Amino acid sequence: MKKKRRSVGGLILALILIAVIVAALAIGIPYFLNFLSSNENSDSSSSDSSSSFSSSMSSDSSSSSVIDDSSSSSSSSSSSSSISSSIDSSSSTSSSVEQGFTPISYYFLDLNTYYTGDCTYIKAGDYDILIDGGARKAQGATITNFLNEHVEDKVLEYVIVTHAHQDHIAGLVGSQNASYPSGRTGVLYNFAVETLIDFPKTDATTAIYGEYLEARERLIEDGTTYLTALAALDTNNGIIELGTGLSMQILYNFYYDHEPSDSSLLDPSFSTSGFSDENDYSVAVLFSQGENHALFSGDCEEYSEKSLVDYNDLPECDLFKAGHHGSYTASSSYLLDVIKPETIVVEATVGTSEYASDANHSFPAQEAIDRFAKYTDSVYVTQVGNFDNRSYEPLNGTITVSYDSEGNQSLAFTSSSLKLKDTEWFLNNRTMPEEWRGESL
Ligand SMILES: [Ca+2]
Repeated sequence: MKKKRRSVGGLILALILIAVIVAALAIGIPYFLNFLSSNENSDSSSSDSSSSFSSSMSSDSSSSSVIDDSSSSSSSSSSSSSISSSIDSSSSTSSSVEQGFTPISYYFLDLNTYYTGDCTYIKAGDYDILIDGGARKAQGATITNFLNEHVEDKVLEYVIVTHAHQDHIAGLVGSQNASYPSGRTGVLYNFAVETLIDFPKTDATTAIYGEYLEARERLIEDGTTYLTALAALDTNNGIIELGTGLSMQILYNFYYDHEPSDSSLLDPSFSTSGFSDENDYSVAVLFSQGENHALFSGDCEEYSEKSLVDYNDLPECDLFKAGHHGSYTASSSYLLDVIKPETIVVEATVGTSEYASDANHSFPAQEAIDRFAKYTDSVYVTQVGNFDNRSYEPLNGTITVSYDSEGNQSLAFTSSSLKLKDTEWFLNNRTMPEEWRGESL
């Protein structure tokens, strides 16, 4: 009996439940559908706003942030529409980026002067990066005018200053010139800088170094993030992601935090000081696009070059900016034997007596050339000149080394495309290394 009553009660309950469900469906489905669609809308608008938030944070509508957005929001069902819309709304480079590496171009600037100086502008995806700004204040205009044509958003995401010598910093400060909005021609007065990374150590007391400090202070007050190379190493081992398969790494140099008098710790044969303490303090940077690596070692000389090898896991480098403008004191075999460069760019006005009374030691020195020749004959130089009569002309001019989304290298020159070994200056002033005489390279 008990059992039967329970089953009758159960049947009644089941009928009531079915009736409730049917009624709920009849009333609820349109409401439920409406709820679903409004929820979808709010989802997509929230992910839209997050992508615009991240792109405004990076100050670039960079393709890398588009890719980051897609990977970070891929767990959300509405992410696919926000990815495609953000890709649609960005430039065509995004689709090529998606298929391979983010492209990178290195511009070694012809500084339009008989003075030797360093200045490399790097376009890495949508990041604008400048390493150094030589050679004298007058080159502030040359560099700023160049950057005005290349930095579309007027923001340099990174400025890296290798050391305190004027041929690396004077153009960052520039000259007084009323035709520039800031009243000065220098790069640091004409562009916003997101992050400035410079040398942890210097003995400089020069006027131009003081002016650089003023310009740096002004940027910091305007919101620029300032890091020494040593501080930059604290985050992600100095590695800064720039795009798909593309990064920049601040390298460790023993002289960031050691005195020249500590040199014997680096190598027992090293004396208390190398060729130039200030040069040895240089910030070194490695760029990597897949397996294509590019090394910038500022004016690091033999001692600090040894520390770059000993303290970092340096890869073979497709591209090397010749150490210290091609000086005989840099680009040591100890470094070259590890990086085995395939393309070498010398940023210098070659052949001048500015830094060398011995013509064989003018940039690039015979000794450096002989060491380069073991690895490559693809050596290019920005300018050629005569310091005594204050004359100069482009040699290769501004040299652009680019890597596309598949990692293929291409070279471009604003002047001659001759390799150093085929130039008139070389044939008249240097001895052809044995390796460059045959057809072996
Ligand atoms: Ca920029």
